[in-house]
Amino acid sequence: METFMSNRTTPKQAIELEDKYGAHNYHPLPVVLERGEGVYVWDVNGKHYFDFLAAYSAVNQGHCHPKIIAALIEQAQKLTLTSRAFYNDVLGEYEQFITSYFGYEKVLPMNTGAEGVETAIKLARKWAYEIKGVAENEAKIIVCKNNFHGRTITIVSASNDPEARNNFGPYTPGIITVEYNNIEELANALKDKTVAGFLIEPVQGEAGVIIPDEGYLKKCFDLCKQHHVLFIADEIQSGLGRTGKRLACDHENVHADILILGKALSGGTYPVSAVLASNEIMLCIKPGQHGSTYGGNPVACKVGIAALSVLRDEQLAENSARLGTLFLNELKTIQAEYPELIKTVRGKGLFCAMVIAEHKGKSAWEVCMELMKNGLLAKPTHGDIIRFAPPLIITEEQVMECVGIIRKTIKEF
Ligand code: IF1
Repeated sequence: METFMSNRTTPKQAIELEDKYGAHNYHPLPVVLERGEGVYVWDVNGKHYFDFLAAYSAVNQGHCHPKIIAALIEQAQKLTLTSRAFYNDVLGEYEQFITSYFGYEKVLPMNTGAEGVETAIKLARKWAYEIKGVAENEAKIIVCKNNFHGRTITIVSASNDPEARNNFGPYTPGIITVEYNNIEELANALKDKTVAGFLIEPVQGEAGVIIPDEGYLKKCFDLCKQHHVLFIADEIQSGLGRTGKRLACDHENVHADILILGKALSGGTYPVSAVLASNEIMLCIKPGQHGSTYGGNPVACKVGIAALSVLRDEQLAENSARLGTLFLNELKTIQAEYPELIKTVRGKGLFCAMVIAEHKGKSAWEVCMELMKNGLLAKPTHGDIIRFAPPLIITEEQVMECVGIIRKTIKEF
């Protein structure tokens, strides 16, 4: 008799398929997800979890937000891609929407965050040669130690993380590295007249939610102005409400010369990134000098408008500020109760991290495995740091429920 084969994938089957046929460029937690809605995701066995990674802040609006999905479906059934060889009826509407949303004259639409960062670097270099007057091929970009800006060769050339960089050489020249949150080092580096731009994450995400001193961003911006250098903000992870403001730069009223967005710009539904700048900077790139097949496609544009509208209409930055304060206070209470396991906690809005002390051989990974068993998904970064960054739609009740899960888990250790 034919055995009834459930068409449901078992976790083991899904993991084995990935292991056999997929590149091993990740080491995921052993959970196989099949559905997401709001702050929750479900695995193939029907167990639900609070998603405290939010796809690295790509689903700030929550999984499968109905308004964003509706925009995606409607445009996908109409016109998905024209290429930029022709005009279409959506791109201009999106360009007007996003430039007025953030207060810039121009936007260059791309797809992934790394493409946005590469675009910003190309723009800064072009501007240095054609406006600032730097000698050709001499332009420098200053970056911060422990940065994460993506995975292309030029971007990993700017990385000091061996995992991200080793054996991918030869590396792109023209990169200067300064200590993050060290204004003197930046001032010193800016004496180099060939510097085109200073590329910074206003809060360093992958490094473990590293928050600079109050006033640091403004001082960097002012120094860049003094030295005719472009201040380039990579807000791909820190932006779009994550730190409790529309952009992390908004905490210090810094208006970056070049702003790079990604991730939650589509609410996790589609690769959408954007580079925003003034006419002076943006018009350095002439027709045919930069672009991409999917950059600014109609689906990305409609999804981008919907994703930004949701952030604004549902006041997600305000929610992030309010509940981030509550959440961090609760984490501080737990840290005080278990100092031998938790070295420190930190955060800005709903962008938080817990640093685990190596304790009886238990690392952050084991803590995340226990959190998973208790219904909360989070992932360690750099070994001992657990990032807690839920969708910004989370409610106070849900935050408190998650605090309970974290406290219970830590207690078990
Ligand atoms: C992975 C974390 C890593 C970013 C910032 C640019 C990009 C990212 C500030 C590039 C992307 C992602 C990439 C993903 C995991 C995640 C990540 F920082 F978010 F945790 F890796 F460090 N600027 N970050 O955070 O954007 O090209 O990926 O769209 O590569 O493992 P992308």
